[in-house]
Order: sequence, then structure tokens, then C-alpha cells
Amino acid sequence: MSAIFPESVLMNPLLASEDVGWWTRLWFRAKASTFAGETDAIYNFIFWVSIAFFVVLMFLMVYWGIKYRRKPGVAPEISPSHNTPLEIVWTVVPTILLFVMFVWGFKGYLNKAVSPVDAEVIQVTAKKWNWTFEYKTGAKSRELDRMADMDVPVFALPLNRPVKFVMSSDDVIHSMFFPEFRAKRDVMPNRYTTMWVQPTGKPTHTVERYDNGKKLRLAPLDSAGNVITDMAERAGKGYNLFCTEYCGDQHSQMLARIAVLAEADYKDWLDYQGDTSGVPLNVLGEQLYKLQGCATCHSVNGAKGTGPTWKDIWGETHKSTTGASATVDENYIRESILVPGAFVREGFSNQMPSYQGKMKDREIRALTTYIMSLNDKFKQDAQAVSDEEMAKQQGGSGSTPAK
Ligand code: HEC
Ligand SMILES: [Cu+2]
Repeated sequence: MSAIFPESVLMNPLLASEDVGWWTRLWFRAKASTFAGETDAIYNFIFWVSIAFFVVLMFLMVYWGIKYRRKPGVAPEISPSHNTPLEIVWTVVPTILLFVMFVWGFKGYLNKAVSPVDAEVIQVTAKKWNWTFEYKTGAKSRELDRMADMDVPVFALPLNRPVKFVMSSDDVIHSMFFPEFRAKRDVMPNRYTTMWVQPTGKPTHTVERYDNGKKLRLAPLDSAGNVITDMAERAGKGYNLFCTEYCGDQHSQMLARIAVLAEADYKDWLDYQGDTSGVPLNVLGEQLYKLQGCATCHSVNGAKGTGPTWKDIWGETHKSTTGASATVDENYIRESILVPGAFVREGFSNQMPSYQGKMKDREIRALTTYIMSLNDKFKQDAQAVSDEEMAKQQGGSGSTPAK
């Protein structure tokens, strides 16, 4: 088939990793939820009925156009006023077909709209320009994968169990789309919308422990269910999450990877994601920079984006649009994260969303330490702050580690 469809189409980097035939690759992605079979069946039914009518009608139109064209010396025939049997057929047959489409589609819609009562709830927040999932334990994902040349979060979901997403947006309308699950719904500001899915098939990932069992990471499985050991081959496995609200420039970059896990792995993953106590501040800061969407507006290499770069800002004195000035330190960064409008840096506009209530204290300190480490003059200080905090944790003062 690659003779008909160029390899570049079939080898779309987002699709190439999937173990599916060329027809599915062109039309659909892998079927990975309880919705997939029926959604595809309705789609195919409507598609092929439309194709059949299109072909028959276009053929007749052209054929009759030629056959009954005006010819010299032939007088036009008088049209019959009507033909009852023919009119009944062209009314009844399409009515039946449309009725099938309506009833089938409506049943499918209801099935998607009403979530099962035993579904596990996951809170979804969309904002310019990333997704956050907050699991029932309060955990958020800390795992990243490469997707379309970006670092994107990986969200795990349990296999064969319904999960319900309660979704809201902090700013504009977004649209959450899981192509492999055949599920999509708009995400609105000032209102909750919900959606549910039940992943089926095989797990896409398992969890792997290393560092004396202290750390955990997701390991993708091949189609036979074996762990892929080649690190270079690990990226890009699993399913996709897209934002399909294409009315702002970076919705198309709101990507995430979905890992479907067997129940026991899912539980381990959740436990590990929820406990960031063993992660040094500067490392956690870098993870949050990518996971919380800061990376879409702030660079760390000096390039100006929607927001200022973080490179070398630690210790600098900045002017605000109102003429005030302040030095970039712990409090400056804390205020920037929680009340971004309070001090809008000169040369920029107040476009940053507030993270008030969305970040734990330790997470703010982690980001601060990471920003500190981006100025070479303070790199060692940042390391020292992280080390000191880790030492305190391990010192076992008896209190539970800050999360
Ligand atoms: C939608 C784009 C956007 C996102 C996402 C965003 N910011 Fe910002 N940020 C800005 C803009 C624009 C400014 C400059 C205006 C201002 O000071 O509020 C800014 C300013 C800042 C500043 C002050 C920088 C300086 O040089 O004065 C800090 C610190 C900061 N952001 C941290 C963060 C953190 C941490 C995150 C992620 C948790 C984040 N931002 C996410 C757009 C963004
Ligand atoms: Cu979006």
C-alpha cells in the first residue's frame, strides 16, 4: 500500500509507533476503549452510505445529462407530472437510513454522555497551554515523554475500569480529545463538563523500579507485552491526548501521552507520583517547568517568548510597566506565580495565568530553586539549597516529608 500512500503519510511520527494496519492508520487510530468499536461502526456506516449515494447520483447526473442532452431535430419530451412508486421509494429509503443513523448515533451519544457511577474521578484543568490531571489521591503526573519535539506529561489510566473526567478551563475554551478512545469534549471556563472512558485491550506500559526500588518510572510494552528495553525506542509509546480547539496559536501544542496500566501498576504509579519528597528541589523545579506549562511561555536559553526567559534573571533588577522596580528573588518569583498581575514586567503584557491554589509550597520553592540554577553565578547556591532540603528530609525529624 505504500505505493499508493507515500511512506511519509504512513510514517507520520505520531502514528508510526502504532501497531495497526495502513487502513486504520489513515482513518483511525488503534481502538482502545469500550467506545471505539461502536463509534467506528457508526462512522463507517454513515461514510459508506454517503459514498454509495454520491456515486449513484453523480453517475446518473452525468449519464442522463449526456443521454438526454439537446440534439438538433429532436423536440424536448414533456416531463411526466409525477411517478408515485418512484417518489415513495426515494422518500422511504433515505428516511429509513437517516432514522438508523439517528437512533444509532443517539444511543452512542447517551452512552458517552452518562458516566457509570463507579467511575474513578480525575479532575482535569486546561489552560494556555497545557493539561493537568489531578488524581483522586491528589497526585499529579511527574512523568514526561517526547511528542512532536516537545516534553509532554504522561498521564496513566487504569485498564478495564471506567474513569470520569471532571474538566474545567482557567482561561479560554479548550477541547479534550483522546483519539484512541474515540472520546472528545469541550472544556470551558467557569463551568464543569464531564466525559468518561474505559480503556480496553492491553496495557501500553508497566512500571519499573530502580535506584534500590525507591524510584519508579513507566516502561512501555511492545505488542507482545514485553518491556521495551532499548531506551531510544521507548519514546512515543502509548496513546495521545490532544487539544482540538484550534482557534489560538498554541492549542495544537497541548499534547500529552496516555499510558494504560494494569490495576496494580496503576496504584504503584499513583503512589509514586503523589510523593515528591524524594525529589531534590532543582530537579522537581525542572519537571514542573515542563509539566505545568511554564515552558510554553518561558524559555531557559535566553530566547524571548510570550513571557521573559528565565535564563540569568535570578538576582537581576526588573522594572514593571508602572515604573516600579524589584529584584528577582524568592518573593518576587512567588508573587509572579501566585499573582502575576501584581508586577508586570516592562516589555511584556499581563498574560500569565495565576497558579494560586494549584501549587504546593514545596513546588513553588522547587521552581524558585530551578530559576536560581539558571544563572551560572547562583548555580551552586541552588544546588546547596536543594542538598540542604534533602538532608533535612533524610535527617528524619519524625515529621512527614513535605509534598
Ligand atoms: C501563558 C503564558 C505564561 C505561562 C504559561 C507562564 N507564564 Fe510566567 N510570565 C508570563 C508573562 C507574559 C510574564 C511577564 C509579565 C508579568 O510579569 O506578569 C511572566 C512573568 C513571569 C515571571 C517573572 C519573570 C521576570 O523576568 O520578571 C516569573 C518568575 C514567572 N512568570 C514564572 C512562571 C512559572 C513558574 C510558570 C509555570 C508554573 C509560568 N510563569 C507560566 C507568561 C506566562
Ligand atoms: Cu487548548
